[in-house]
Amino acid sequence: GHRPMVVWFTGLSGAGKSTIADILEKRLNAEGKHTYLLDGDNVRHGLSRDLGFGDSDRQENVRRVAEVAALMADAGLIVLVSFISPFSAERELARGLVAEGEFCEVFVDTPLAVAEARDPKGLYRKARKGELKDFTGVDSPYEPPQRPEIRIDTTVQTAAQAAEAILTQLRAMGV
Ligand code: GGZ
Repeated sequence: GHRPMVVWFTGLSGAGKSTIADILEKRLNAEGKHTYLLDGDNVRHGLSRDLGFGDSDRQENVRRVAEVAALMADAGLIVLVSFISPFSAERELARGLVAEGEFCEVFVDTPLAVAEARDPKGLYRKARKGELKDFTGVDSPYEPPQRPEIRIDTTVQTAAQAAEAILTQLRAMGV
């Protein structure tokens, strides 16, 4: 067995959250640890399909994800959660749903200019042209974490290095 954990990734679109979470999940699985990755791909088409990207819809999306993550941690999983989760209040709510020391907030602190230059899906371009409203960093806010358990700088670390750094942090937390 191992200690359950919610590993909560937060950061802008294009920051690299999913890439790092995918690598981390494979590394944990290779050690025989049971994980589940919650992200927009498996939540926004189902559990949150009634929600868009206005502030209150994002708050509700993240609240639902937080509750599901806590249930999964209760079942003993290491839950990897990868959402922009732009508001501190909902991230702190998520932290409060699990036992002390079982929440690891990972701030993928990629500068807006870098994320926007990557623009893997062309969404920033659309947002700048006004074709996509309420886009985080363009016309929707992002509140950076004040005290994340770990901060990742993707301008100086590869995704694989970032995953290793998180793994080290998780070990220190007893995973
Ligand atoms: C931000 C948006 C938007 C708007 C669609 N703003 O880079 P992606 O494409 O693959 O990931 C982004 C994802 C953000 O959804 P989350 O559920 O993580 O957001 S939140 O935590 O705030 O609820 C992006 C895409 O959806 N996307 N429209 N307007 N990102």
